[in-house]
Amino acid sequence: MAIDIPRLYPILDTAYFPGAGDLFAAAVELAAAGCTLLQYRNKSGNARQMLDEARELRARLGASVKLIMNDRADLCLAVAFDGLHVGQDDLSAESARRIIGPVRWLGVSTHNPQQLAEADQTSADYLALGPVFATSTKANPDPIVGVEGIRRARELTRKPLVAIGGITRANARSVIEAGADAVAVISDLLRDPRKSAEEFLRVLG
Ligand code: 3NM
Repeated sequence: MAIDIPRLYPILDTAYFPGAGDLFAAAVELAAAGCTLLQYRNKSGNARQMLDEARELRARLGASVKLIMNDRADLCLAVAFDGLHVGQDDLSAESARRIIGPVRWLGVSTHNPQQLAEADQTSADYLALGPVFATSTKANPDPIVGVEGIRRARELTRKPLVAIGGITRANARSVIEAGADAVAVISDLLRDPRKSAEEFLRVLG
């Protein structure tokens, strides 16, 4: 069954928070603003740190916010997160699905039409495509796809489409109008997360 994805999908990337306390505080602010889906992304921590932080996120947010684990299927299960997001260099969608089971959400990152069409054939619940705009948040980003890339992607899949990369309050609307169902955001939520998320939700309406 198709998932019902909210329009704003904040990613909490530990690299952009001075400490874990700042990350938890941002998560609580985002939830207070009305966000119901968050991703925990930690590309440098060890498993124990990630486990502890993920547990604390769940404890602070409760069950009303869906929590998605980036990359780590094992930790997704260990902390009973609601879903897993995998990239092109992570577990394949089908391997990830075998681990997380049929119910948890599975998202797959794609960066061009071919990857998107391939991921469309898997059991992924949503597909991400990016970077839509220039971003300095991701190391070695793929070439930007632009709003036109989103428009083309919309014709290649009926799965929920998440636009990512360089998305701000100023350009988010254009991405939704091009056919994305949601925008995933790191940078433009870092300063005053609650106010930023409220503004995103207003423009995404
Ligand atoms: N993935 P910001 S772009 C994590 O293209 C990530 O798949 C991307 O951060 C992709 O909102 C990106 O600060 C960074 O641009 C998103």
